[in-house]
Amino acid sequence: MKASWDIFCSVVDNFGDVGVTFRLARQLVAEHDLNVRLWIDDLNAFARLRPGADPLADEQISDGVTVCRWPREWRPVELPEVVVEAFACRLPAEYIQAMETCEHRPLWFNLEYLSAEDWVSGCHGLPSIQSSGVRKYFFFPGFTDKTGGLLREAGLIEQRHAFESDPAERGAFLQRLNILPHTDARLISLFAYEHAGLGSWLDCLAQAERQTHLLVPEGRILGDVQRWLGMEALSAGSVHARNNLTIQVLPFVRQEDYDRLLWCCDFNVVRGEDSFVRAQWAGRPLIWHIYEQDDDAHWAKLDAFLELYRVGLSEGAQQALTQVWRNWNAGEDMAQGWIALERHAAELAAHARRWCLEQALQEDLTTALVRFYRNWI
Ligand code: TRH
Repeated sequence: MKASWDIFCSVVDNFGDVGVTFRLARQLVAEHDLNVRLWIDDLNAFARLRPGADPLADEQISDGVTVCRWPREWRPVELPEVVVEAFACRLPAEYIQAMETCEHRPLWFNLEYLSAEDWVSGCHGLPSIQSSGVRKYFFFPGFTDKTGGLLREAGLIEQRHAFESDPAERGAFLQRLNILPHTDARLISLFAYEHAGLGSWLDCLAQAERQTHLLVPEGRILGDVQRWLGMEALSAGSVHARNNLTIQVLPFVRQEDYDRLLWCCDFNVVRGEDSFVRAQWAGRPLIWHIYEQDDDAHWAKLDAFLELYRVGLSEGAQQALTQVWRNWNAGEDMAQGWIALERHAAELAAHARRWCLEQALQEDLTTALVRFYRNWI
């Protein structure tokens, strides 16, 4: 009989919480043949990621995953073998009580946020003993073999290679999204939070010798783009050119198509957690707009990742990369850093490909969770 897993997701904001948990759920079903229920407290966020999903349904099947509304008033359900509490979202008290008193206690994971910080490897896999004596295991995604790894579907890198080597497929994909760039234009995608210095970067792109076609999925950065263009409301489908820069606003697409978009681009600006990881699997240079935390804890996370990522780059490329990522995240002027970064474009492109392949040598997060469970029983 198939084992059952419950994943709990509370949407704090944006799309990362639901993006990560749905990706994990789909992979558990598709590659590990498990029954998975995904409990989400805000199905609107889910419906954005999964066009066609019903934001009002109490229960629906999506890619084999049973997606359930996480109700305010919890109703008893049959317990699974494994419970994943994503990002310390706090399981319903009645559910915890049922786990404490049942005959076969499920394995309980707290799946943490991604961080490259050193302390992560020391905490990964450790149990925390709850007052009732039940153990909850902390599972940390990460970039080294002392962590749980990254979400990566089987065959993902091979799929990307096949897509890249098939210009007809790439062309058809871009056409489907009405993306019709100049033949020699470079493509850049921009999925980021608000950025006070964005205009200085757009100025650089507009004044560059090479044409740029900038693809901007609808979202939080649009206000800054609008201001720079001097326009009122931009929405999906808008296309505007200024000198050598064409800006096109895209609709939010399903996760698989967002991957393809990243694969089509020469450079990607990404944010949060899941798009950040997908840009790494795209094997292209990137800027990471990290999710800002109240206590400024995000700066240590940004620096910890840069510390790992820049190994192997020349001194000049390291400096330019660090400056660009730090300026972007501080909302500062981008001109100087971007011009420096452009000088290292070829080196950064080769480095991104290498980084992707190195990371892909590690076990993926979903398989690591399943293996942990198998060792536990
Ligand atoms: O949306 P994010 O900013 O998400 C988060 C949340 O803020 C969360 O609370 C925080 O904890 C986390 O960041 C660190 O960025 P993220 O993580 O990249 O999630 C976006 C998801 O949306 C990801 O799964 C990719 C997906 N996506 C699409 O499916 N289609 C699209 O067109 C785009 C642009 C994104």
